[in-house]
Amino acid sequence: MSLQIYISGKLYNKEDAKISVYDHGLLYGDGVFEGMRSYNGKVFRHREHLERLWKSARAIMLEIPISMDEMEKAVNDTLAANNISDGYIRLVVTRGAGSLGLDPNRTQNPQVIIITDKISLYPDEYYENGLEIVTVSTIRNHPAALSPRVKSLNYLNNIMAKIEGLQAGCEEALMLNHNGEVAECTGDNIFIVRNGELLTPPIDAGILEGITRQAVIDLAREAEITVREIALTRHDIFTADECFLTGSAAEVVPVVKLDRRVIGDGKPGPITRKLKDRFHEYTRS
Ligand code: PXG
Repeated sequence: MSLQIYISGKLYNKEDAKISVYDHGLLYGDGVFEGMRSYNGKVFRHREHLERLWKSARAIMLEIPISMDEMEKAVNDTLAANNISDGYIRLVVTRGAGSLGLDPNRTQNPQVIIITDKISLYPDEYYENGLEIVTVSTIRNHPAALSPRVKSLNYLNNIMAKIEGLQAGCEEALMLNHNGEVAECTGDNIFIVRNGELLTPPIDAGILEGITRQAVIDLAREAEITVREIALTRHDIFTADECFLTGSAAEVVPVVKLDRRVIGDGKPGPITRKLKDRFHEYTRS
């Protein structure tokens, strides 16, 4: 049976799951999304993802046409319809179809789309030996232009950075903010370990408030590791003992090189490995 996709209250075969070319989500990137994971049939931090989706929508004055409880149920029902217990969920809310022109008042019926699918992971090699990343010249969106806290359908800022990273031969790219400080990667948050402490840029560095980032902060504090959210520069990463990225797709992935420079001893460090293992246990228990 074909994969079932939820669109605004109904399930469609993947081949028939279509929305209007007049949808402002397509015409202008006017909409919001979430990327979540399910483990053993349960969506990881489901409510937090939905709360972030609702906040993103509120920030762009988009009213989600169903309640949070209804959304939660629709996600679970779509997973069940596809018999997926460990997978990836993409939630999309578009502004809906309207006339041409930016004016969101000329649209009707925001569309809710739920795609549940298998997740394609980074190769095991990256988790064992670490990833190499590169700083790109595309800076993160200026928060006064479009807040990076909004997970909007306009992801070109990150896509431009991703292209630069790929052209330099790296799967992930480090983005700085408008002050030249470390912000985040194109789809992952960044952490370093220095003198046994875990450091990560604060939200006001202009980053997405990652759900995995928060889960890792929680797990580190439980393990009595000091966590500080402080402004970081590239220098801090070059001179760090350890570095890793977090994200719904990547989970916890060690980073061993930035801009061809070896971080620490060039191998995933002990605190990174501990948090990676704890995250694995936490999500699979
Ligand atoms: N920063 C940015 C810019 C992101 O887009 C993260 C950090 C990590 O946040 P979470 O909440 O996932 O820990 C993201 C998340 C995809 C995909 O399909 C992208 C994300 C998440 C899941 C899948 O490329 N981005």
